[in-house]
Amino acid sequence: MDVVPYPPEFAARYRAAGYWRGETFGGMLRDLAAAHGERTALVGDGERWSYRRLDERADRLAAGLTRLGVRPGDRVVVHLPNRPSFYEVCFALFRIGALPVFALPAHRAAEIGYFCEFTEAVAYIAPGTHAGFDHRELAAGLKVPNVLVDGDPGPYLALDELRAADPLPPAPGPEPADVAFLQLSGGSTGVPKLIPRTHDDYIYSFRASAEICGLSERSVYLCALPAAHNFPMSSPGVFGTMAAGGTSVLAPNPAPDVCFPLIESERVTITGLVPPMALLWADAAGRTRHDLSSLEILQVGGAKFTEEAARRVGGVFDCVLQQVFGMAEGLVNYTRPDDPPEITLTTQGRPISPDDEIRVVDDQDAPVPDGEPGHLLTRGPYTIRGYYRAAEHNAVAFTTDGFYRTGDIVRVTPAGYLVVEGRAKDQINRGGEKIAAAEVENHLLAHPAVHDASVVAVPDDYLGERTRAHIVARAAVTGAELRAFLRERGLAGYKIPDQFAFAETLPATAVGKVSKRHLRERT
Ligand code: J2J
Repeated sequence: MDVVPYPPEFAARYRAAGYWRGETFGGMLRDLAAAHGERTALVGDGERWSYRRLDERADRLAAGLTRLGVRPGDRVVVHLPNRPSFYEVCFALFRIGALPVFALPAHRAAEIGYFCEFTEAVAYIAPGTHAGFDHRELAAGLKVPNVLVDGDPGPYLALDELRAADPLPPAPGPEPADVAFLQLSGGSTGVPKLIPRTHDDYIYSFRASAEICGLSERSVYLCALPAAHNFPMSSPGVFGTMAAGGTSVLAPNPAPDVCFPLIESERVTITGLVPPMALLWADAAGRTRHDLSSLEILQVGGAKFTEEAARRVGGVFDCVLQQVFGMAEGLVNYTRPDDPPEITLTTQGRPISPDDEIRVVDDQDAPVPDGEPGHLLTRGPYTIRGYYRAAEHNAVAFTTDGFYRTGDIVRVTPAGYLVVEGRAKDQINRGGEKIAAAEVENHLLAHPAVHDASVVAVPDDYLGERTRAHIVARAAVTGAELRAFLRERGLAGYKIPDQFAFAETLPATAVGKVSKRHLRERT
């Protein structure tokens, strides 16, 4: 089975509670175009698109993709940067009922090749060149029937040709309970896991998020993080802003010198950042001549925002600071805009939904005493019941009664707020970018000079964590050579270890596995 459905009794409950409204993305955009036609939906890449324009463009592209042979249920790897056409492509695929697979701009041949093969994708959609990288060269090595280029197509097909298509007669389209897309997991396993999200569950998550953040037609969201990531996509992100009829401004990257002028010129009211960027912004805000006074909410999430960092950032920006602790698998927690500083500075928020179930347990799955730290398990109206095509992994990543094992160590305050205390999963959180240690280790082990490899997090003042690879070599090799090797294998840049340490042996646990705890203590 590709997808683990919500059990019928839960689905019925989520519908009865009004969380799942029987909407699809395609229908939502149609309604938005009717309600807000000429309001600006998207700003970016030198363009401004109204809701009506987005709706019409999605229809045309859906027609072009359909004529090309893209069918309901087909997977399409979408590898686009922050630009309006990202959403045009999304909605075109949503309308067909084909599933976007959301790659991050930093992904390279290793990840994209895997997504194409694992999902048996019918197409790869990418820019021509972007930020100095030629996606057509990457495409040349892919096993995928169609390469579609949003830009100069080179030897491939230009999206512009598909856009010229006349709209098709109305088709039934997907059902609200159908999977809408495959989102990417931060991961802790040898290969990335894919997350099937339905129209019903995802639309609920961003509508409810928009409400928590008080979004309205006058809201202007700045998408500073990569649009394909779950945070700027749905917490409340661009989709949540659309649901409220607001405007989203797409920044090419989160640097202050790019984003501050956009905040001023577009009168941005809300944006979301990872902690290192928030600190960078706080430093830059002290020197800027740009007017940032339109900002009402500054969200920070994706990695632990320490109290000291939160105080520093909160002291600079004259707006509400909101902590966001979310995951592409589902559960998202927010501090609320009217929460007092002791909550926004020291907790990672509380769940979106009254029906988000939270369990905090010990290593044996027994509940820990109230307020004590433990493993966070969760189940609810927008948390998946299983990864895509991953029966074996699902048996360990979910409890038998359907709770997702987040891999996070949290405690719950008496008021019901979560505080992230650590992590049990074998992952490095490099300033919000997630790296599965096993994935990098596998690539390192493919080098002939590497006998053993173990990748761990080391503390870092700026990023929170960086990666260090501990290597047992069987022949002479340097860190620089291993770095070059990983790049040649097409691994995304953020996964390349920051440091290498060479040793005769790696410390072992009592059962003979590599002891990462001991490695982390090595200097
Ligand atoms: C500590 N750890 C955090 C936080 C995420 C909104 C916001 C973030 C994500 C996201 C998201 C954290 N403090 N505030 O999808 O919709 C770590 C946890 C978590 C993992 C999920 C959203 N916020 N984390 O970061 O799928 O370890 O989603 O399990 O990329 O990031 O990563 P990801």
